[in-house]
Amino acid sequence: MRKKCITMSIALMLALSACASDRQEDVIVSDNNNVSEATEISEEDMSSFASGIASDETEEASEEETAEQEIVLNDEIEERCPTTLTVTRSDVEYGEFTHGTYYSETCGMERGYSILLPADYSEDKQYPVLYLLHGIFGDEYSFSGDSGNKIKEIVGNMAADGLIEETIIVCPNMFAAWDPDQKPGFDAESCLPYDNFINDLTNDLMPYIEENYSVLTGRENTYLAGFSMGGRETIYITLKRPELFGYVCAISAAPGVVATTDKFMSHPGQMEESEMLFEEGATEPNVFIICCGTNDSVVGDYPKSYHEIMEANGCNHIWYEITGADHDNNAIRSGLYNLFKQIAYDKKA
Ligand code: FER
Repeated sequence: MRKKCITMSIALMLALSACASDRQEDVIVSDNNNVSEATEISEEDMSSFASGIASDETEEASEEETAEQEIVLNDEIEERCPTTLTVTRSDVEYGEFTHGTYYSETCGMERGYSILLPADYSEDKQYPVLYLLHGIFGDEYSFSGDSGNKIKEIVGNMAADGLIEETIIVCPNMFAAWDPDQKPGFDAESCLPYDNFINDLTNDLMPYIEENYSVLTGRENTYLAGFSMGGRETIYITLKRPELFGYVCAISAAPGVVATTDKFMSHPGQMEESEMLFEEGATEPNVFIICCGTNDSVVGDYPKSYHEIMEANGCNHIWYEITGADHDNNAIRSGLYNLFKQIAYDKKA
């Protein structure tokens, strides 16, 4: 399905997009901003949004392979998530995603989220929380609806191996629109609700989760990660509210943090390049990872450019590339694994 590169009608694009959601039926691709190609989105491009291009790689590890792999806990980045962590093990009970809603003062409406609770979730315990942000045109079902990202397995296996604490994963709907009829798209106005998510997250969703689930609070126990458009907002939110999140990973982050024009649209930029840093005296995340596949066909070198800007600005972060990965689950699995590995390393120390 990914190999063809046909310009499709919007209706066909929607039918083929990776993650089914009500919203996708109404996606609008704008042709403003003088970028005529903005209306021409290939099937390949479209299927890569929201939660990544479906990967050809089989993740079935043989018993020998799995047995051979030993996780050595150090603070080094590994490009690939070990298969021993992505396989379903018969002796591990994995959590399941469920869906809930909360009232958002920011948006003036009830909004949905998916949540992955540990299999033996209990009010008698308290758990750290990862907020995980989807890509453009996605919603709170983007990650839970794609078994290829192996989120349940990675977090379940790492907890079962005693590497990390059992962890709650919250997948919000990142399109924080104030108008229920507003739709996402490739133009500046249609991206504003994504940039508004910082308000919904910090003022509405996080307080709701902290009140309604048995969670550990504080930055040491609060993590943020996102893919593509979610990676862009992860960078933005982290730079604006660095005191909230101890561990952060922006995977294959989309353009638009700073002004630029790519094949989809012109981005006005959320900030100036000189602002891509933590303010003097700010509490910084313990770990801030920025990563991307070397073959990313959607965001290309934008993540690397964020790394270069932040490096020039003296803004602490870890940058790495996943050799051969596209805008896909190889990158997502890698980013999540390395985020949890850094958490595991720090907490052990
Ligand atoms: C863009 C390129 C990529 C953009 C968004 C994306 C809003 C997001 C891709 C994804 O989420 O998969 O120019 O502009």
